[in-house]
Amino acid sequence: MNDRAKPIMAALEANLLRDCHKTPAEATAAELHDALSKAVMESIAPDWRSSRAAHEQTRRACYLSAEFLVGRAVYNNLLCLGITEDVDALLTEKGASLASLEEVEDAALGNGGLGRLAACFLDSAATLDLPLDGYGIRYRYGLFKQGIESGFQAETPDDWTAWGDPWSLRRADQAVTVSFGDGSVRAVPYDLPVLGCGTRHVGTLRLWQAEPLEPFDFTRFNDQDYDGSVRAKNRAEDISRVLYPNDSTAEGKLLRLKQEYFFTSASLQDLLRGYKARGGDIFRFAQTHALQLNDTHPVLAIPELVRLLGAEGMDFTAAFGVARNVFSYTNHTIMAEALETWTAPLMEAAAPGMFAIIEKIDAQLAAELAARGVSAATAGRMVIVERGRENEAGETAPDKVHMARLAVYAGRYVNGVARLHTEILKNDLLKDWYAIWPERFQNKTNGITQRRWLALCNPQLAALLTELLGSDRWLTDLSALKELERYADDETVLNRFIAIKGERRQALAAFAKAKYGLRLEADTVFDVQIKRMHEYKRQFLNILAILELYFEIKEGKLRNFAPTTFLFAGKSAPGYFRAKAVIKLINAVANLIAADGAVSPYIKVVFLPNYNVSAAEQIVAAADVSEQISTAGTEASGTGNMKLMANGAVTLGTLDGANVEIVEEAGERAEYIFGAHVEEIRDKAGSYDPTALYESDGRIRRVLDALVDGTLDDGGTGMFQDLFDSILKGASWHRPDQYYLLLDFGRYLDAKIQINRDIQDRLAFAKKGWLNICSCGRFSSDRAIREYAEDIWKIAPVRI
Ligand code: GPQ
Repeated sequence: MNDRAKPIMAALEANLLRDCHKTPAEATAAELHDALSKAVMESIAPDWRSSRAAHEQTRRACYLSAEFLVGRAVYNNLLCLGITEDVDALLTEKGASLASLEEVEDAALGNGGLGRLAACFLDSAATLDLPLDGYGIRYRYGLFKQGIESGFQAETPDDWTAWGDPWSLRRADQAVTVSFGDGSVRAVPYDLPVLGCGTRHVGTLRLWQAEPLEPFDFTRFNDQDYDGSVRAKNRAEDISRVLYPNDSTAEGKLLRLKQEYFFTSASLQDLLRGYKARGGDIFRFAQTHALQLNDTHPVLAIPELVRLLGAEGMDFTAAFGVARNVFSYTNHTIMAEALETWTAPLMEAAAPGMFAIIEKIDAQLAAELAARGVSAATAGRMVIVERGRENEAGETAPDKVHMARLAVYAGRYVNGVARLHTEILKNDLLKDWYAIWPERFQNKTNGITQRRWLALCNPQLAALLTELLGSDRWLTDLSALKELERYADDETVLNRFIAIKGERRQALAAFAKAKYGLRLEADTVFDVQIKRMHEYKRQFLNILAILELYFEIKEGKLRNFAPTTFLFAGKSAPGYFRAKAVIKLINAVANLIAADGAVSPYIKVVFLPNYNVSAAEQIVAAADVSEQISTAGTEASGTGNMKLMANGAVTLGTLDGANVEIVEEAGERAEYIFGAHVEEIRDKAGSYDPTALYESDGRIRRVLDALVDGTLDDGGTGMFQDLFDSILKGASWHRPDQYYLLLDFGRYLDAKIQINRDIQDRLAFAKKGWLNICSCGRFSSDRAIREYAEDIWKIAPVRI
């Protein structure tokens, strides 16, 4: 038994007795969770404190991100301490169990891939003993909860602290003040520990909560103006009240910009204060600090650092010189609608003083470009501040700040998140910048932590890998799994892998039943598409292809179809009409098939509600087929593709994002790649004619017509007509079929049918899955974070 397990168990019992007057057997899940978490917090406190001190005494990096999608902490932290089995055994002795904590809900302080990546990165850095800490926002409400009502998405607030928040340490003594155009708030830090695996290192995720400077207005209260007395308090708390539920779309709201300024200003004040208190020379701040901007959301940190250094007496040139050596920027999308711009008046209202500093930065950019002989036309495309032009009515549009340009110009490095994505940045989106500053550009292909995404979510597979490898060293060196390729033709091993998949499908079925009352058939193929709902991700293409499979099975054209469950999960931004229409469509097709006894034994479609980290843990472990079918050139990287690969699912995907590198690692024999490449899409751009495809291809016509001929019912919303029109008519803001569904439809359908044929040779298909597991080493976030540490942050491990 691990040395730590018994003291933690003793502390747990003491906590329960003190706080609830209960024994473990009597405690509710919430009480047990609280008592156990606090016991672990107590146990790690000395290491955490030492780690923090170590970070302050060395060159360090901070990850600034508006989102950290950490999910459930308790199992992960027990895993990192290596005490999961021991604590479970001790609890069982006392008539309780760890499994009961599955009721505890996730902290969903992020939307999707970008936020989850930030969480994986902190996990990896702690495991590698790297001095990296996270800075973000402690949203009162995380990403909304998704329900499905009559097939439609319904949103409710996510009150994640209803379960308490035993993993946070409130540090009221370290609060700072942040001033907006219309008043100031107190930013109070809440620290979460980030445990390394196989090390005593504990990183910190510091999340800021907005609070009023005064608890309430006493005079108003005395005057019996109760609402008025808390008005200022409410306005202050609004700042960190809710996470914007947009995934890769810029949200042009004053409150959003205030959130961005709030946490960047608080974080920089915090860093500078600590640095000065330790006697640091502000002119040398960059020598010990590397700050990573996770997309453009924290980019106001650049002018804010200039402002704060200015307040210390540094002139603009010197202060900007420091900033240029401190920041680096990660781009996570090339989609135009996601590139943040803010107007000058909005910026002035949210973050006073920032615009004036940005103008100075812009002037320096213009001078630098001129000195380098850059043409006026090129320089015009690169301006950070786009001056508002006058229209015919004589009105002048406001000036506009391009946040990504500011980040590229003021940053030390800029990186994309998969090789293909970085190439597109260099050759397309940021080509003017690349031509002038090629040395700034780097690729850092994303990764995932194998602790959560293999060890924690799939203990059965983890045990098999450990047994075959003779040790669990893959936990901190995922590429060790390459050695297991020697079992790729070993029937005994493949049969064990097949059995584990079966167990995991059963576990997922139990989860779906318990949480949502949904019935899954565990002995069918699980083909999954799990990610945010977005047009470019093409869930619509998937469901159209399933509809065609339905028609073909019904006609008797498609025989011996291996029974398959097509599982979808993902949230749509609440205001994203088309993404919501696709959810409704998936549910409508699910009903159509379920009601048809001729096809329902072969195909079942399921939309699993409220996709989050905990649901993902269940699904990735159970999946046989991983759908990664975005239009080539649209998905920056994807990270679900990596999680599914690590758990032995076979990728059905386009050559997009990190899929390209996945095929490279596992080999074409292990995946199903289809569809147009980036080049084909680019060449097509002007001449693409979806209507011609509709008219010439009977299968396409039949599935599209089903949207509008009464086959499928959208509850009178017009949603399905809109989907139909999005393909064949387009709209004022987009060309018809802008994501090339019809271009890829035939090839996609062929690939789906091919998979269904191949999967009937169970061993041959299991071999593909096995090759995926053995080849996933490159997609560990340990590899990714080591690259950031060496190539961008220049930080070295510190042993605690
Ligand atoms: N991504 Cl810009 C998000 O999850 N949210 C965002 O706002 C933006 C990007 C994703 C991106 O779509 C995926 O391709 C990446 O794998 C992921 O970021 C992490 O880099």
